[in-house]
Parts: sequence; C-alpha cells; structure tokens
Amino acid sequence: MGTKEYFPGIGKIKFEGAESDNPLSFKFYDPEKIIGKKKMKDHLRFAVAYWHSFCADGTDPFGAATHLHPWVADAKNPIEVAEHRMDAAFEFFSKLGVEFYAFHDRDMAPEGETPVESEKILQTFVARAKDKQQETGVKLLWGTANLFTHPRFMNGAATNPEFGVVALAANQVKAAIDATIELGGLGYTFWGGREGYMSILNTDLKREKEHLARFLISARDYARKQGFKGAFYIEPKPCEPTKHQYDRDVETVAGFLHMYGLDQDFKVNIEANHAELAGHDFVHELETAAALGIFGSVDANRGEPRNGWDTDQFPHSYYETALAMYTVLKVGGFTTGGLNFDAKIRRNSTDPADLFIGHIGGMDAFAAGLEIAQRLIEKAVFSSFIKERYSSFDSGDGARFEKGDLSFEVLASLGTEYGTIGIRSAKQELLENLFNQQLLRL
Ligand code: XUL
Ligand code: CO
Repeated sequence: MGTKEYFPGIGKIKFEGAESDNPLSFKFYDPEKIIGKKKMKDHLRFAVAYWHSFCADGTDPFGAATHLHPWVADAKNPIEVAEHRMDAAFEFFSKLGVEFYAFHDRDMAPEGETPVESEKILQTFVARAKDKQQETGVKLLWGTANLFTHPRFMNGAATNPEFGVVALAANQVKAAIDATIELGGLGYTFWGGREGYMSILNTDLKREKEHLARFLISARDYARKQGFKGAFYIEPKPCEPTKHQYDRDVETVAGFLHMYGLDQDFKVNIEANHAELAGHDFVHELETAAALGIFGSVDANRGEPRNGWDTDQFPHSYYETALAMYTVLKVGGFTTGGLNFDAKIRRNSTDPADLFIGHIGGMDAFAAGLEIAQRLIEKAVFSSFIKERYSSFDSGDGARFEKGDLSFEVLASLGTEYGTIGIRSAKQELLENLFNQQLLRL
C-alpha cells in the first residue's frame, strides 16, 4: 500500500444484506455465498476499469473537469500523477473487494517523447503494478492499448491509411501485450477505437478491413510466441467515435474472425452499452456469442436508452442483469473472462464515496441477477418449455433433418403429410410473467 490514503474514512466494503441502510455496504453481493456449485465471487469475477475510475475527471464536450482527484492535485508532474493514481487504484480495488482490474497502457503510464521512451515508462509502471498485485492479491483481467487518444490515430490505428501509423500502433500493442503477459493478464482486448470510417468518400473499406485482419493475425502470433496463453477479445461497438466501426456487433465480429481463421484464439468482450448502440439487447449479444462459441468477457455497464451515445453508466436493472447472468450460467460461466465495470460516475457525482457507491450498485445488481438466474435454471422455468417447443426435432424425420439426412426433395415431400398441422402458442406473456415471479423473490 502507498503511504497516503486516498479514500480516507472508507473501510473495506462488507455485505450487510438488503435491510441495511448503509450506502457503503453490499445488499446482495455476498462474495463467499455458494450459488449452485460456486461462490458468488467466482461466478461474477468483478473487475474495475482503470480508465473511468482513475483517469476520467468528469470532463465532457461542454465543460471542464469536476472530479478533482487528490492523486492529481498533489503531484508535481505526469509521472508522479501516475504513481499516486496507481496507489489510489489499488487502495480502491482492495477496499471494494474486487479480484480483478483492466487497463489501457496509457491509463497506467504516461506517453514519452518517443516510442522507445514510452515503452520504458510503461515497463516501470508494470513493475510497480506487479508489486501491488502481489501485495493485494488483485489480478489483471485484461490489458489493452489505447490506440485512439493520440492525434496520430485520428484516422485509425491498424486501419490507418498511412503505413507508418500502422507500424506505430503495432509498436504500442507489442509493448501492451508484453505488459499484459508480465502482469499475468488472463486476456488481451482489442477495442477498435477508431477502426472504422467517417466518410466512405475517402475510404478503401476492403483494404482497411484486410489490414485489420493482418494486424490481428500477427499480434496473435507474436503473443503466442511469447507464451501468452490467455484469450484475445474483440470488443464490438457500432459507432462512436467513428461513424461506422468495423467491429459493429457480435455477429459481424464472428464473421470476420471466421473469415480470417482467428476464431480459435479470439472471443468477444461484450459491452452492454455498445449492444444498445448497435440496436440490440445486451442479452441478444450474449446469446449470439454463446451460440457462435465466442463468448468471452463482459464490459458491464448500461446506456441511457433515450441518448444515442455511450454514457457508460453503472448497471442498475435487475431485469437486465438476471437475463445476462442466465445466459452466462447457461454457457457454463466465465473461464478467462469476467464482469468489468466499464462505467463511470456522472460528471456531477463529485464525492469520493460516489465511486464506491457506483460500483456497489453494479455489483449488487449482478449479484441479484445471478441469484435470479440460478433460480430460473434450477426451476427449469424456460428450459423445459424450450425443450418441448423443439421436441419435434428430437426423433423421427425431425432428427434426420437436423443430421442432414434428408434431401430437399424428401423434406418437401414430407411437407404434404403436415398439411393440417395447426398452430401452437409460443406463450410469451406466460413466460414473461414467470420471469417476473422469480425476479422479485430475492
Ligand atoms: C470504449 C470502450 C473501451 C474499451 C477498452 O467505448 O468500451 O473503454 O472497453 O478500450
Ligand atoms: Co468497453
């Protein structure tokens, strides 16, 4: 621990139960509680996002910083800021009781004058973070490189029309992969910050997408050569900051991975707010990833449905978290992944305690969601209905069709036998009612 305490007056956050009126306590997140066969904490695998919690300062396009962090105020230069910031971050992780964090290279270490200097600075901070991880037991869920803030990346990184920028991006990703390996990271994430276009009039779309694939293939090969055993994630997002991002949604990413033979190494990191921007439900993205065998990790947050941008708010809806955890449980739970709070407190939430309260709310929402989802599974509320709904494919001609044993002519001729098949209710309202019935039984 650093010498200074950055969140004085706030101790370790404890589970106090739903009746507690202490805002700095968990109401539903009881880390050691067994749900099914695992502890709650092992189902949920919470991570704190370094960037939103310790780098963001409340700035928005219309106004100056409102979060006047002590780790910035007390420091003499950017290196000192970064040192204090890391002390504050690990103090926060420990007090909150999360097991993981996630970071971009530039969140942790300021950029130097040259690529070589930047890498050296990063290495210094990685050594520091390694010590902190050892001291606190907090682990790295995933690392990544910030390939979107610096002006050189204004036209993209791996998809930049200038080769020199692509090479600089590779230099940065290589250092970030090395950092992730050094810190024992379980994953490495690619979020294509500006991998997309603003105008088709100046863009060779085919070439840019091929460059992206080439970049990912060689980054993967490098990391594997260095002994990285973790998962690579692509984090889909349809737009913002570009008008059209290439990694639009899970289905698009799946097609891209398959086309370039990346589907064995890469999975998706699904962000709730990004799903919404793509016009999907969060659970649609999770189910699609599960169905396509690329479910990896989650950036847990929520959008503001009436705004069209990435507001990155803390998750709050038990309905959404229950649906999400239901899919997570069905897919067998997280392996390398977890629930990373890619969320920030509002610009006008300015008390130091607000950062805790935001995370506590998100953790409680997912803990409650987990309990509800487990009950839905134990009671087979939907699975028995779905099994019955598709049972005509379990035997006879239906099973032969699934296996590919029926030619189209035979399939069509069987159709004549089903002329009077009738209709069968899909019972949506009943199932929605059953969902709500379990939702309120916390
Ligand atoms: C941006 C976003 C990123 C990624 C990591 O919308 O979600 O913070 O999670 O680069
Ligand atoms: Co994210």
